[in-house]
Amino acid sequence: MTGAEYIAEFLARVGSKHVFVLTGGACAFMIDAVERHPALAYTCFHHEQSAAMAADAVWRVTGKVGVAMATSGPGATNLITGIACSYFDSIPSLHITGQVNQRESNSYHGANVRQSGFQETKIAEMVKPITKYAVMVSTPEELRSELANAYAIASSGRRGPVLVDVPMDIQQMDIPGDVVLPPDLPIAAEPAETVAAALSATLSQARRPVALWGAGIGLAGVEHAVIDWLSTSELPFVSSWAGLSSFDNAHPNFLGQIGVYGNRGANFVLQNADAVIVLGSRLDNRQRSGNPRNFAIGAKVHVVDVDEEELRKYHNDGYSTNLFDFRQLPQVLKAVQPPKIDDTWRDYVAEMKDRYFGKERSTSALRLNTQSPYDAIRRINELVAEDAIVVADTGATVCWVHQAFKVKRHKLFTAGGNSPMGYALPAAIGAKVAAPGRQVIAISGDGGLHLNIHELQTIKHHNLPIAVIVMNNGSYGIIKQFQDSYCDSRYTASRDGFSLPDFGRLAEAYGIRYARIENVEEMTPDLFTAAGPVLIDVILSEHTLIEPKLEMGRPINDQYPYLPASEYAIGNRFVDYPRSEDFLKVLDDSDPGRDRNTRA
Ligand SMILES: Cc1ncc(C[n+]2csc(CCOP(=O)(O)OP(=O)(O)O)c2C)c(N)n1
Ligand SMILES: [Mg+2]
Repeated sequence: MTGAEYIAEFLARVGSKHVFVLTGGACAFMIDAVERHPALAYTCFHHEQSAAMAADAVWRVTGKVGVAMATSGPGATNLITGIACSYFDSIPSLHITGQVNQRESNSYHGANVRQSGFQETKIAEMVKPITKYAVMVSTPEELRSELANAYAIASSGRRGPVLVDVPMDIQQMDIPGDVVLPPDLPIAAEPAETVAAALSATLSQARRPVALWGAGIGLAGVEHAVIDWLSTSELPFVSSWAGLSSFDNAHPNFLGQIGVYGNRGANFVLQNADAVIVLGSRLDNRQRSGNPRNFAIGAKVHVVDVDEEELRKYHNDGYSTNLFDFRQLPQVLKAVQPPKIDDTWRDYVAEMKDRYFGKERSTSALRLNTQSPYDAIRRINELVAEDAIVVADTGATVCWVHQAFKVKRHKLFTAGGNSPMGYALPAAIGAKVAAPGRQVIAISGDGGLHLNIHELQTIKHHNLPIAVIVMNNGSYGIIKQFQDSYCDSRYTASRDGFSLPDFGRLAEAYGIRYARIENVEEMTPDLFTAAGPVLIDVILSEHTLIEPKLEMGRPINDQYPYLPASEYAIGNRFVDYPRSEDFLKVLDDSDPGRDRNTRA
């Protein structure tokens, strides 16, 4: 067996079925071996970042490690944005790059030249900060041990991407011996009894508790146990974006997603609690805001996480923390004493839910007499299958989706931490290839779609029935909204200085069915059940805002458009979040809720 054939055999033995590729001289042997292996298939992309994003999506929808292959130099460096998506969101993925022959490499000459072999780039060194492990192998024995090792690292503990760089001579060498399979790696964690006792202690002091559902619950596959615990202990709960997708959002205790773009009711409850139990969320600054000192100021915050470094970051915040392997969480929850919840808190939580949950509306669209993005997302929510896979891109679009879409059995995801423009389309392709039986929808902004627009040819080539929805506001809406707040509505490089093409003509060029939606009612079920791809162009005003949205310096329960003092006080019934005199004066003087974002 050659090195290339060994890699293919290894992939088949660990259960991979698909390899996402863009070829080149340094990886052609490996792709050839993939093609010749009966258990594997390859899918070509038109940019390596798409292949990496598709590999990232495989785990999100199947729980199997996705695989991307690229050539040396530019092929390898193009993977980087997709690899970072996996790293920041704890997604295991395996990236295999071809490298120049070792006899041609710069190390062979013993001089520190920039490059020796054609397209030689030290990719393993370059991706170290965005992978759990990255290595170049230099012998057949290393190929065997390092593939197994890298794979084990990717899929253990807090998961993440790995990269193995394989010189062409190793790909062609004879590899003696059996395939080495990945070992089970131990996870450092506190015992279940310790964690149960600590959580019980926090909850025993609490009268106004709330739980925060993070991505770690779904990543560990323990969502059913957590739902049971939340139901029986009658704990209200909120969610991060990445947490949203692992439970039915219609659960009676669920109040919505929190943070900068969070639901107002969920934010009020979190900010007024006296105990916040955080399960598997890294509380990034889209949740706590740029100023963590404004977060849950009246609460004991208790975080349970699998990553020690994430817990160490709270050393100045006074949080309680437990390092824990979430796969054991069911045991812990069984032993946690339920809290004694005040009736006033129950009433308040119900009131906040009634007032704000599912009530997302676009005052900007209303004012401009145009389509509301929230109505469009709700319409999509109604029309897609209950277990559809929905991938969101970035910008205002990803916010609208996470604010208004309610998950039933759907898989809703985005590359939340890295959030590159262009993620949704290739990730949707990866999802469709990995889960062909499920309906797949990509929702992208008109700007973001362009960063991987070439993958429309990939869905056309395979006639993949993916609905590509474009939330078309003719601009980079989220950046415009930022410029409204901080640049006096100068739309430099967000609307001015570039242009976007006609999506109907673009779809025609790719031979893809096209629907232009001026009114949400025009979105019909057949668009989502078509046999092939469709591009659905949802026309919005360029001034459509994300509502609500936090502006810099405010706590997450004081989002724009600003609530009148009376409603603000109702929301902050238990904890005081005073607005400063200066801020109140600005509110009085300019009424920013109405005046801004109308510059043509
Ligand atoms: C690769 C990359 N470059 C730049 C950005 C910064 N950025 C974030 S959102 C955005 C605009 C997105 O525009 P569009 O996709 O049309 O979404 P909208 O906000 O209009 O809904 C930009 C430039 C990014 N996230 N990713
Ligand atoms: Mg846009």
